[in-house]
Amino acid sequence: VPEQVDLVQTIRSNRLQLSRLLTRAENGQADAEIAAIYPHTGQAHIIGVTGAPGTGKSTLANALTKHYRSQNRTVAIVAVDPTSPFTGGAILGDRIRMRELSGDIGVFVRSMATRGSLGGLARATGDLVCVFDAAGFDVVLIETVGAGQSEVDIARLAQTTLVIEAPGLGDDVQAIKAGILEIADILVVNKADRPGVDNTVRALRAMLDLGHRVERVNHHGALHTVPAVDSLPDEMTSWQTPILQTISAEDKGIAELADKIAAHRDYLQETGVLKVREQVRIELEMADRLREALLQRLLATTDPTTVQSLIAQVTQRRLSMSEAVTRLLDHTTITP
Ligand SMILES: Nc1nc2c(ncn2[C@@H]2O[C@H](COP(=O)(O)OP(=O)(O)OP(=O)(O)O)[C@@H](O)[C@H]2O)c(=O)[nH]1
Ligand SMILES: [Mg+2]
Repeated sequence: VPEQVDLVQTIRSNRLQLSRLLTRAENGQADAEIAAIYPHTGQAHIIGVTGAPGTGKSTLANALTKHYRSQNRTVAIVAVDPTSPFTGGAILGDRIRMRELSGDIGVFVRSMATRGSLGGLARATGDLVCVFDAAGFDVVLIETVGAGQSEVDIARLAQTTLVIEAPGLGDDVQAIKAGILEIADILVVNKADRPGVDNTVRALRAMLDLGHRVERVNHHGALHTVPAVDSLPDEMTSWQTPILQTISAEDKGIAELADKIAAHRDYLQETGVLKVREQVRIELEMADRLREALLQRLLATTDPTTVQSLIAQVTQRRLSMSEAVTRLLDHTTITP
């Protein structure tokens, strides 16, 4: 279709148009364009960089970017930034990033502030990644503060997820969230120039040995199309999460990290885990979007007074919740 090819070519050759499409995607106003470019995605290596505030995610993303640029690979960075008003760290990281990477045509940085619903943030991030992928960037880095479910949802967009720790912040085992370990494909102890590195590594190793990491394909989506983890062949659960040390501020350990990232990508492709993970992600998102779309349709075809009256009847104990929901569904014809 000529129109699709035009749009792909436009965002590949025109930075202003790319930037404008990113803005529309961020605002959830690019459904038609995303649909048009979607067949041209699936080439980029999507890497998540997550961890507690101040662990050095931005510095590490910059160092990795410089490394990839030295190999002539193009890099897009999506910095999702839910905590910046509190830490200010992202602003600092961004300023350093501006100085080191500005002027390089092979790098594109996009910061995105939290707004609206959390589901909206994960969706907007996914759309930005799609645009960068179609625009031909070899690597897309997604940088998020590892805090809650929304970050886990965002991290799910990545093929390879790095969880960044730093000595002194997370060397207390209690402080290392099992949930974040579960999504880690590679653990990075950054600021390895600081005291306490060995303790942090030891604590992480102990957490890993407790078996907190379960292959992500273990999540059952609501649409029940994903195979159970115990039905997967052994090689699909064979990745051993490595623990690497870096000093991002001095570009130390970055080449080794890039090697591990490449090894993980090979593992994903050779074992077929890449496809299964993508299936899980798409199923989860589809279920989410279906739920939301069905609710919108139901509300659009239902008289608000009907809803109010049903709520009143539940309040007065004249109807149970399940009776009210059944009546609401009976009242409605959910059609486009
Ligand atoms: N000593 C040392 N400091 C580092 C290293 N990497 C980053 N830093 C410093 O740690 C501070 C925080 O770095 P950032 O890269 O902004 O951290 P961040 O995780 O992106 O922070 P938020 O975005 O606020 O969550 C900065 O002052 C960095 O210069 C390192 O390897 N060693
Ligand atoms: Mg940052």
